[in-house]
Amino acid sequence: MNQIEHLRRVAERTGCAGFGVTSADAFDDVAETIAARREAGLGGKLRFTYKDPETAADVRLSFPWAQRIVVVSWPYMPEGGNPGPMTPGTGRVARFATEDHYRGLKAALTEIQDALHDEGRRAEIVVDDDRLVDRAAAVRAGVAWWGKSTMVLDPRNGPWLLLGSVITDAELPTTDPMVRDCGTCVACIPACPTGAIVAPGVLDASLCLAHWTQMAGVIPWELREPMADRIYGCDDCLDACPPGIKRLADAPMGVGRVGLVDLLAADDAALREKYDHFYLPRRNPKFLRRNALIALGNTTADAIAADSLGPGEAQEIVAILAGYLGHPDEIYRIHAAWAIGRIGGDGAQQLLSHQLKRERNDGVATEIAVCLGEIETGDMGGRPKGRSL
Ligand code: B12
Ligand code: SF4
Ligand code: SF4
Repeated sequence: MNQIEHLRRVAERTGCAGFGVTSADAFDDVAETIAARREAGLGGKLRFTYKDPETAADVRLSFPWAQRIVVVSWPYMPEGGNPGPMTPGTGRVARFATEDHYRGLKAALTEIQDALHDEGRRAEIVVDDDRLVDRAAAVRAGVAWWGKSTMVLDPRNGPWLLLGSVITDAELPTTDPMVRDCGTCVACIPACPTGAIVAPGVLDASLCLAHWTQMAGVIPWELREPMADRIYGCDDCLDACPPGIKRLADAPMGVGRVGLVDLLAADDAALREKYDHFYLPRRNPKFLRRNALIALGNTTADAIAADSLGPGEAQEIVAILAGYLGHPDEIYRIHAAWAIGRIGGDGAQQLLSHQLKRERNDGVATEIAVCLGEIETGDMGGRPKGRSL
């Protein structure tokens, strides 16, 4: 068996969905695209590949000996689960993160790396790394096609794929790109709750909920309600994607749903252990709690509106939020104030008025005042844009 067939069999045996090989030449167009999008303000607060597009789009700058990129895709559905409908007091984790789905991908890549090492070749694993644009490699290697959501997809799994590569000095034969595209479908574009897919194949990360749930700082006002019950990542443009729908049908119900009260009661060590596979800025669980505060405000407000919250439940939730309203860290105070304001009512008004009197931080005081104004007038307009702290 020749070397590429051997590697393909390793990929199949270890559970990969797709396998391909492309040259290690630079993806010049991608470097230009990232730089242009950053320039146009579409990069949000992204670092990753946006930090140094030249390096991300040219593996030889990091691995000068590179000849080929061996690319695999990893299917994570139906295991990624189905969180089911919004339920009071619970949040939703995007399917790629309901557990460490990267673990299987990395094990498969390690076997491919070992096979190359056995042949005396150099081989480095690169996954979700600042030194390679994974999707561009997958498209050029014929593992997937570029969708209008910016996800890359294959016909069997749709967008429910993670990507990983092994960079090698082995001069393997290359595989051809797929002769496929989305055709006339545009389903992902209106499915995005914030309009972040601003044109086919173009994402404005500053509007993307997946981006904000993973970034530090204050969540912009206008995105807090659309965040709904999301606490990590977002799947709406993937859910809408027809080639992926058959994978959703078999997903176990309830996987990815998280109790928000428990999450907000847990200490840093417990959250770090449980959500070790999440990307949280500076590994700081406060950004996960920030997301949970917003989700608790949204789910509680919706449950009250639908009359589906038991007696005393709303008070219990507001009491938890009130604890965060008095927290020394302003990130908590800002988002707790918003959540309390979103729930509304006399109790919320009293809590916010009380906090406003003792608040010493101007930015937080402004946010509280706007929340109070909304409760008093019922007018949700005039919200300030979120600030970065
Ligand atoms: C930064 C990043 C993000 C950012 C920005 C995403 C983005 N679209 O750029 C944020 C935080 C928002 C994000 C979110 C998600 N991410 Co992410 N992310 C990355 C990361 C680290 C870099 C991506 C990058 O460089 N983007 C740069 C821009 C320029 O790329 P692009 O948008 O794809 O641009 C191309 C297209 O626009 C295309 N193009 C241009 N014109 C046109 C026109 C048409 C019609 C078409 C079809 C295409 C097209 O050309 C451009 C390149 O030249 C990669 C890992 C890596 N190292 O590569 C993971 C990665 C892309 N993410 C991944 C995942 C799983 C997600 C989420 C699904 C997670 C979630 N459920 O919350 C969401 C999906 C959101 C979305 N619709 O993209 C997977 C994607 C796998 C796949 N099947 O595509 C990756 C590859 C990680 C991995 N190793 O598996 N992510
Ligand atoms: S991940 Fe969510 S917010 Fe981001 S583009 Fe897709 S649907 Fe829109
Ligand atoms: S929803 Fe349709 S247009 Fe969007 S990525 Fe999927 S197939 Fe392509």
